Parts: sequence; C-alpha cells; structure tokens
Amino acid sequence: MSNTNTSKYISLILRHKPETIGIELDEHGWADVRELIAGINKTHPLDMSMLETIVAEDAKQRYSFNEDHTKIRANQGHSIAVDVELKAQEPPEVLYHGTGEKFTASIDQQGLLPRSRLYVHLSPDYTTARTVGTRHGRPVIYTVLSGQMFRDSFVFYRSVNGVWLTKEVPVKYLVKEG
Ligand code: HQG
Repeated sequence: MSNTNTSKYISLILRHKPETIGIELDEHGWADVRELIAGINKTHPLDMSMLETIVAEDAKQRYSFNEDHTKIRANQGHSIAVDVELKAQEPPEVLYHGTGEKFTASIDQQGLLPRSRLYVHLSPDYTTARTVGTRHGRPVIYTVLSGQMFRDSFVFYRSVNGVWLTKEVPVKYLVKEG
C-alpha cells in the first residue's frame, strides 16, 4: 500500500473520524502518536519512521508534530470542532476560492459556507484555487475581496501550510471569473 493511501487515511482520522480507530483528539486536535500508529497499523502498515516521512513529505503540509513528536494533528480541514490555535491575521487584499460549476448557483445566492468543515478554505493564488476547484468537476474560481472583509471586521486565519480560513464569505465580497 502506498504512502498516499496511508496519508489519506491519516487525514480522515485526524480531521473527521478518529473514532474509526478508537482514538480521541484533544480540544486542540492532538492525537497520541503511539495510539495513532497502533490504530492505523491495523489496516495500513505504519511505523514511526514512515509517519515521520509522511509528515515531512506531505505535499500540502497537512500535519504537524508537537515538539517531542509524542502528539500529531492535522493543520486544518477539520469537520470536528477542535481549536488548532490559529492566530487571527490580516489577509492579502484578495484571495481565491476554487469550486465546481455545479455549486455556483447556490454560492451566488448564499455566499461561501463551510459546509461539512469548520471554515471556508481560501487559496492565496489563482493556480492553487483552480486545482482545488478541479476536485469538484469543472472548476470555477471566485476572487474573494478579503481586504474589504477584514476592514468590515471579518476574522481570517492562515494555516501553517498557507491556506486561509474564514467562517463565511457573503455574496457581496465575491467576484466570479468570466
Ligand atoms: C462548496 C483540500 C453550495 C465549496 C483543498 C466547495 C482545500 C458551496 C464545497 C480543502 C457553498 C466544499 C478544502 C454554498 C461553499 N452552496 N456549495 N453556499 N459554499 N460551497 O472539500 O474548499 O487535500 O469541504 O465551494 O486543497 O473544496 O483535503 O472544501 O466546493 O484546501 O488537504 O462546497 O481541501 O485540501 O468542499 O477544499 P470541501 P474545498 P486537502
């Protein structure tokens, strides 16, 4: 089994369903590394050195260890309510959101909502947004007027891997491409 499959499974456990392998996350999203390895290892071969490699080489830097590598968490993308201690910060003047064409009628009515996740995910550049959008079919890119939102008191967080997060984006701050 490839590291990609194992990494996807780790992402499912650390963001959405820790109970699948009988573990719990603490309020800051941390899992115990030994428990995680033992739980994952039941279905996907995993030891500490493989986990170190997966965390270090993950293309989107999805995971972090604590200082002594006894705990691990996902940096963002959770559906379960954990506080990964992101610092609120001022976003760039614009950010981008890539989505599938099938969602645009609803987005144009309601704005961007987090759906199953805790936050709406925004990309710092157009190319990344296009890649994210392609996961949902024919991609459509919205430019988000994040600077104006910030001046209007909306709160933004930047994940350690460069993804920007905010609770929602009302329609008036969205500009659809094309
Ligand atoms: C859409 C990946 C209808 C939204 C990526 C999106 C990202 C609406 C979908 C991260 C809506 C949710 C997150 C509304 C938003 N009506 N649809 N009002 N508001 N939507 O997967 O942003 O590989 O939960 O446009 O790289 O696609 O997992 O969010 O299309 O950073 O690390 O609802 O996931 O990272 O889809 O992706 P998702 P996302 P990872």
